[in-house]
Amino acid sequence: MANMTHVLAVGAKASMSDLFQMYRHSGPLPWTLMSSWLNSSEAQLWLHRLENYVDWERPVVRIYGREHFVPRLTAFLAADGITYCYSGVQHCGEGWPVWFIPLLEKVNEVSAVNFNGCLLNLYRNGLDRMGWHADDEAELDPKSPIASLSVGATRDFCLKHRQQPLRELLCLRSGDLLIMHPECQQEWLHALPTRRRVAELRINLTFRCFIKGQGA
Ligand SMILES: O=C(O)CCC(=O)C(=O)O
Repeated sequence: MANMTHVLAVGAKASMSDLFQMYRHSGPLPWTLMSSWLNSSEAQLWLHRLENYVDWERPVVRIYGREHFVPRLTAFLAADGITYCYSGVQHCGEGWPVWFIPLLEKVNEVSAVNFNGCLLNLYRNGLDRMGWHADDEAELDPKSPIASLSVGATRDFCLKHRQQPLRELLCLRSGDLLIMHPECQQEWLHALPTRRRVAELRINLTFRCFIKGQGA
């Protein structure tokens, strides 16, 4: 069991950041954050390209019989023949767009992985969000890391351990690359919570390894 530090006095009111401090993991964590992996002009360039070249969709999900829009925009880019089911819809890769390949190759090189799919999420402002989940669907290779690139607004990214009372809070800035190692999906959940004060747009790309034929 990892060590935990209890920093709050009994009876004190805990803020969100106190709670994250209380339940911090002291050992090695199954992710690696590469801050400013893209410099600010590269990050700005990719933000502009992604916002304008991608066909963004707003999926609808059915919860307890009622239909709701997903609180963000999404897109899926992948090698030809890769399929992925998310928000209840089957998405098919149609081959990588030419303009995207320099970014894919740069991410592949630093991660030492040949990713064959990328899920993109566009958060229009701090009200757009993603709930607790792990990227552990059957279509994904569980032995491969997932590389998560953020451009645009800074947002908090929360992680909580599935079995232990451990929480971590990362602040993801434009150009940051977060490598989530396989144990991150097996042992932890992650979420991107609402942040009312954030007015700017953010785009996140998660580069993933799909098992061919699994999602068909
Ligand atoms: O936007 C983010 O940083 C989180 C994205 C995410 O959790 C996912 O694509 O599974």
